[in-house]
Amino acid sequence: MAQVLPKRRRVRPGTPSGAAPSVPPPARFPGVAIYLVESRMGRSRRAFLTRLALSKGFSVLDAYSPEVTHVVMEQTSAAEAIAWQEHKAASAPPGWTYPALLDVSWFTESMAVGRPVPVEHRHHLEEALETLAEAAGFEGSEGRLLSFCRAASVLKALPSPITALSQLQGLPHFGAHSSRVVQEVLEYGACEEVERVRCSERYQTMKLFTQIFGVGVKTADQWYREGLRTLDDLRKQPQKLTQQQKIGLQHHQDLATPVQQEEAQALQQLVEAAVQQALPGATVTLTGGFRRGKLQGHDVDFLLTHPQEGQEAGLLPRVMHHLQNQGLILYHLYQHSHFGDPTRKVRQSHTMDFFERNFCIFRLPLPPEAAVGGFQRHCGAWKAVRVDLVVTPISQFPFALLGWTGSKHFERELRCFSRREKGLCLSSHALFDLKQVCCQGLALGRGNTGIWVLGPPSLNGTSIPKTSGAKSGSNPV
Ligand code: DCP
Ligand code: MG
Repeated sequence: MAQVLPKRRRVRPGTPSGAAPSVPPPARFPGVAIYLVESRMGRSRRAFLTRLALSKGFSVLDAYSPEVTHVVMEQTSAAEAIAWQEHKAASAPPGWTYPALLDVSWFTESMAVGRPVPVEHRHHLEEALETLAEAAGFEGSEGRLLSFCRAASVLKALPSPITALSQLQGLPHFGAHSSRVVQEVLEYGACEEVERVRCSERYQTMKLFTQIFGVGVKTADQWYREGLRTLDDLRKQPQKLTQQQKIGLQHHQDLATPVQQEEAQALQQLVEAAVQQALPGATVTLTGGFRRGKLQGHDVDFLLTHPQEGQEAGLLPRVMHHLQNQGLILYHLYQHSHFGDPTRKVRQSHTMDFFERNFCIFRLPLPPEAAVGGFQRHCGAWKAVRVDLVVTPISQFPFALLGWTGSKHFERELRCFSRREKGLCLSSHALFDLKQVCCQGLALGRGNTGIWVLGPPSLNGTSIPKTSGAKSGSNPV
């Protein structure tokens, strides 16, 4: 980075050397308060740089305090800078947010352009936090996974990139750990902990294994503990694999290649045609990441329903029959609806629902010119694609659509918000008022009156607290 320091000017008579002008111009950049660390810089240069910054409308603080947003150092290593910061933080007030530790090159560039230059690490920041979230998930640490996910989501939602740690001030979900990661990336372009995780055999193997269709964190972890590391290791031990995993492994190359938007649209047409054949009037809605506007995804998610309640019963097997007849299905795993079944234990994540579904691998015919994974394919070529077909009665469709649109993290936060802030229980099946239904033991459903009733009192893993003075019956909300 070019050092763009202006030439030294002669100090005007009457202005004491090293002192700021008696009446500095008002600070032009309210979010930026610079502190120049003297140790390697030297007193006179610090004084010179201070005058320079003040003359350009920057705020420069003489003493280190919680108001400082940008700490500027010269000839200081990363380790030294962090040690300096930690020393200062030891006497910091509670809740204090670390300022950005910056090399003097940030200062000189900012002076040259007359405004604080951004430190473009937005994507690095999100990726770093998401990597730590993923790694926490691999270790079964739900709390840490959530913390990092939340911090990454906050960054994504910001209208402009974070360029200084001070900008995190007042933002929710930034604890000490996430803040430290952001600080390191802002300052050094990378975070040591994240790089260590990324390079670790454990992370790489868990990532590889959990990408296989039918393999969750538990299985991947068990295989890792048994010393398995590669897909070939798995292929050599077929007795360890379920049928689903064998198919997943067989089509791994295709399934690990992101599904493109055009492929999702082509699949939608195929599914729609099969649905119309199976039950005219039934509808198909693209959900998941593609409904959120993503251009790529790991799978394609569809919701099937019929405008007349009850007509959707038996639809899925008929649709599958039509798809199979066309040779479009490589594999499918059917799961019947267990909605309202009080005997069923909720073992899945709290985001899971109880709809009838088919986890499929489609054999998607490709246009001759299509290139998949960088390879041109010849005429008659196809690609294996993961597709989820989920059936919902029309009465639950709005909730199913909301629940299946995702993202997973958004859904989780929305449900938390509903419960904590509004006293409402939201799932992919319904939204209901906890106070009005807490004493009910009824099956959830919607009768002719359109009134929701609840039960059993552990829907989607959410136990319904009993509150005194609850009314019987429940209303839609
Ligand atoms: N979903 C859910 N609970 C599940 C599975 C899914 O709430 N157990 C919801 C949230 C997801 C959406 O359904 O966003 C689709 O799930 P995917 O796993 O397919 O995730 P996305 O479609 O969002 O992303 P991808 O591009 O990886 O497919
Ligand atoms: Mg999806």
